[in-house]
Amino acid sequence: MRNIITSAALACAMATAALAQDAKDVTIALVPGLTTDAFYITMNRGAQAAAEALGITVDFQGAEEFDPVLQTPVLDAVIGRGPDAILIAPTDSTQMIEPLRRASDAGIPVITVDTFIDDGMYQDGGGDGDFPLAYIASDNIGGGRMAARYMADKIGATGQVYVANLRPGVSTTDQREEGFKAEMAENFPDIEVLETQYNENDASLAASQFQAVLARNPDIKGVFGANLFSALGAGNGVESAGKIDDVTVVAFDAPASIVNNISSGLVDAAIAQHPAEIGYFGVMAAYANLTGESIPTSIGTGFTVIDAGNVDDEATKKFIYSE
Ligand code: T6T
Repeated sequence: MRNIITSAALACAMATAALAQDAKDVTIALVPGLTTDAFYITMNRGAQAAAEALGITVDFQGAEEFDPVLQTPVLDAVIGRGPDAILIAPTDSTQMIEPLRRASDAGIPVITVDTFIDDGMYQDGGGDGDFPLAYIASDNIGGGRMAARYMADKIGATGQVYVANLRPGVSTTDQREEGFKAEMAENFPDIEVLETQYNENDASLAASQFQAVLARNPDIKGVFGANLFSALGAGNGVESAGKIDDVTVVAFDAPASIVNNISSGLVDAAIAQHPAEIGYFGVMAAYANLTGESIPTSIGTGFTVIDAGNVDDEATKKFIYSE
């Protein structure tokens, strides 16, 4: 309880201080999961659009790999520079709680984008990681369920499939897997979901894992790539094995490298998140807080499912991630 009062008081003091500042002096740090991922590059594009509209500065500063051990020193350096607010995609839901508490204790409002810490329910008085002000992201459980329904439809609701995933402990990809498995268990009893293959965000490993799963299960019908690198790698594995016509690939995320494989039939569907919206509304929420407005503790952003039916539509193009 003491923490909540302290961080609320600090946030209020920050808001008052920022009110006295010119917008041009407001700096918000955006710390992505990693800097070289088209998903976060697109998020930054949305964040910069909001910064331009408001006349403020957004600094994009992150590590080169999706790893809490590498993200923590980047975050510490950001805290040391004293930005007005921090937007961050924490790379582990428990390991990033203490590093982020240092920001909150230093009086810097924290908003998480894409991923969350703790249970993702902030400002409700419960849990160690209750202090961030808001969480702005896709509905990842819903997205996982959507992937499962698409897969089931494509494979005729029967056969073996598996989830290619990053690593346990990442809120987004954990929830996508959870949603995928729940949908299959509830509605598609003739689909067997095999053991998840974790690839540490390494597409090459995801590709070789497909080959190994295929060797053990020659009739495998589908793979759900739960994030960009998992999906890209699984797709490459399917292609190298000559299984494009036999194996359905549903990809979470939509960089050109995945979307370009829809027309050939290698990738059946890409579930495009809307990372630019996450960045845009993240900055808007931080700015609203800094100027004394109340903000919602959670903001959900949308999806666009891209498949052979709409991949060539003009309206679909804006959902392909920037690189
Ligand atoms: O899928 C996104 C993001 O939502 C997830 O948290 C981590 O992986 C990506 O950045 C894609 O690589």
